[in-house]
Amino acid sequence: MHGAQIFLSLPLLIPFHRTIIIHPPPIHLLLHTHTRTSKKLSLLSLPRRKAMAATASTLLKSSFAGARLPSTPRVSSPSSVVVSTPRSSGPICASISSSTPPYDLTSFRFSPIKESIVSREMTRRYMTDMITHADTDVVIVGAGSAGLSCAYELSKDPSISIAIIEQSVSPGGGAWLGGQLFSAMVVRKPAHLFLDELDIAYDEAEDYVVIKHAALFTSTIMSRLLARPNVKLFNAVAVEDLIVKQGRVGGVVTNWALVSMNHDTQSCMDPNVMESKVVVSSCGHDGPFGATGVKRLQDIGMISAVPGMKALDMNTAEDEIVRLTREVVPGMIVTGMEVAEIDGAPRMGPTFGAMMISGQKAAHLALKALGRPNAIDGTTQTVPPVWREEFVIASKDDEVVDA
Ligand code: AHZ
Repeated sequence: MHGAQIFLSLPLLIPFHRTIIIHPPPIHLLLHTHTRTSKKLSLLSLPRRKAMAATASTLLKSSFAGARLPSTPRVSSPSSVVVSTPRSSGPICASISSSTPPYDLTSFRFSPIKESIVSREMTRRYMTDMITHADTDVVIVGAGSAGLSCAYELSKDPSISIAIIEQSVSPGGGAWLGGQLFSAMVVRKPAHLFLDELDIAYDEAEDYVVIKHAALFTSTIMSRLLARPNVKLFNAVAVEDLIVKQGRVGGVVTNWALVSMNHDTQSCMDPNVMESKVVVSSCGHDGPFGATGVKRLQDIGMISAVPGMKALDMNTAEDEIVRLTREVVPGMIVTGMEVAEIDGAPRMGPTFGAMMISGQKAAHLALKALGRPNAIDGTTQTVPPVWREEFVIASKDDEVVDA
């Protein structure tokens, strides 16, 4: 499958949704500003209320807020010795050794369940998510290291609804491994501040840090991100095209990724749509699905060229990616290695700091575009978060299933 084939302009037809009855969205999660200590907030379970409070407070605390982005290429002196100073993960070990499963493993039985209930649980939640995000604030295309970093930063603002579209069944892009399929992930400073915020352990050298396995970064950021109520990941879904009106990108055209991969073998299989105020394209560099966002912009004449990334130069590449992360056309921000494709910037190979900080910058550009407090304007420190009046989610934990 070639990247250029993913963005296909097809008439809209949604055959499956006629056969599915969706009840009115079952849950109305009512969120209020901290000034209105709400009796409605008490509708939420205690753990969820704690999570919401934590989310609100983290909006003002970001490794990105106030950080200075290097404007010129910076060459650091090489640091040859990695000082092993792993950040603590002690309590995890303690809880493993002291706990035993709370059920009898020798005569174990699950509570009974009706098969149709399982089916309805999955179907209703997914379809509710699709209804909720048919019109969403930000769509992020691509869940690699840049897209995930962007989504994590953006989701700190609880008033923003975010849909992440990832064509692969397994989100994470190239961030499950380091270079040449090795395990360790090298992150140049100051991107280690983002790792500190995520509480990811690393070994520290003078100018960089090393996470023992790239999967530790990817699984941690994903678990933090996906727990947030304002985020939905649609994996195994491909973005096939963009919605563009009056010169502004206004959303994406989607299809099941497995359908996208079979347009050559079947007759017309039409896509679906997702409108959004901002699209963040983080499709990575050229490859089977790479750089699909900017290639489509070129196809439709919104940008003149996609020269492709240049040869590897870690020092130039990482600063360039962050510097060039921007809204390339009205309504569409590009982040991560896709930036190198549009600008002919060099690649950096297996150093990931730029993916994290570019993702954070893209998030703040999106917040700025949405008129929300952001680190580009320097407004994150001064404006308190405002809870959205009403937020529909399909995954509320204390919901009664009425199937
Ligand atoms: O599946 C793609 C991957 O997970 C996904 N994607 C691309 N096109 C899509 C589409 N619809 C849905 N049309 C799509 N999903 O986007 C993700 C891109 O992740 P990535 O890890 O390839 O890119 P990144 O920019 O987040 O990270 C790049 C990491 C690299 S590459 C590199 C080098 O080659 O020098 N160096 C680094 C650090």
